[in-house]
Amino acid sequence: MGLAERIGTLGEAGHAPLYQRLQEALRGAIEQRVLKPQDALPPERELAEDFAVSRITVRKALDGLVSEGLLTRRQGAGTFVAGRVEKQFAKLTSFSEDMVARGRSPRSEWLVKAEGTVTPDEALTLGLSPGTQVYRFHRIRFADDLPMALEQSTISGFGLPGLDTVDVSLYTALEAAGNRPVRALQRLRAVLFSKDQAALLGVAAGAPGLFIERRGFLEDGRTVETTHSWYRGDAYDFVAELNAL
Ligand code: 16G
Repeated sequence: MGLAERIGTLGEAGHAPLYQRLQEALRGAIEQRVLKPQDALPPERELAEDFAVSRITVRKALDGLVSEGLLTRRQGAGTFVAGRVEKQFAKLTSFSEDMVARGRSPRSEWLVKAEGTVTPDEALTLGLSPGTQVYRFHRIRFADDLPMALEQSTISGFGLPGLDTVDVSLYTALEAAGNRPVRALQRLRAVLFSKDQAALLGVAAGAPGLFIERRGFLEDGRTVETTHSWYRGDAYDFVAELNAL
């Protein structure tokens, strides 16, 4: 089935130029998820035929959506729906909340879900005495079917009543236990993915990523979470609002 059939023809809408109407139709299809992140668009020639417009009109419509960041062009491969997610860097939200806010479905593949005793590094970060119990959660985090990040969280033992209270969202489980962090410190740096990391994320070894360390605190100042996240560089835009002093 052609794209025009799936998302409707362009109609007459307000005498706007054809390329704008095509843009609106494509934008709508992306918002309604008829076209999903990473979907390939049909070739321009096919789109032109399908919507009964010229190739120049198609090109102009796509150019606009590419500069808006809704579509990306990959050399030699065509035009794709962009998979980028914008994340507010200054808000203490969870991965699941970020995804739901963008109409995506959060999902995780578990690599480690275990109880153990704190390592010397974790003891220093979490401010715990040696021998204290912690929970470890290592996950591949997906938005729909797209792998977005690798995450390794260690939660202080007092934070959760048990391992199995964590399902899709760690923060939901912490919240239910009355121990969701209310403040966090974060550090971010650029990295290149190792072969193993790249394989888990479905990117090429050496592809760029963002490494983020988060330490989450409770109201009383205790550290409840330390998480290392490796986000795909091509999937996330971190956005921060800055105020003059
Ligand atoms: C985010 C946090 C991470 C937290 C996770 C909880 C960043 C950089 N990291 O990925 O620290 O553990 O959300 O997500 O934002 P969840 O509640 O969906 O499991």
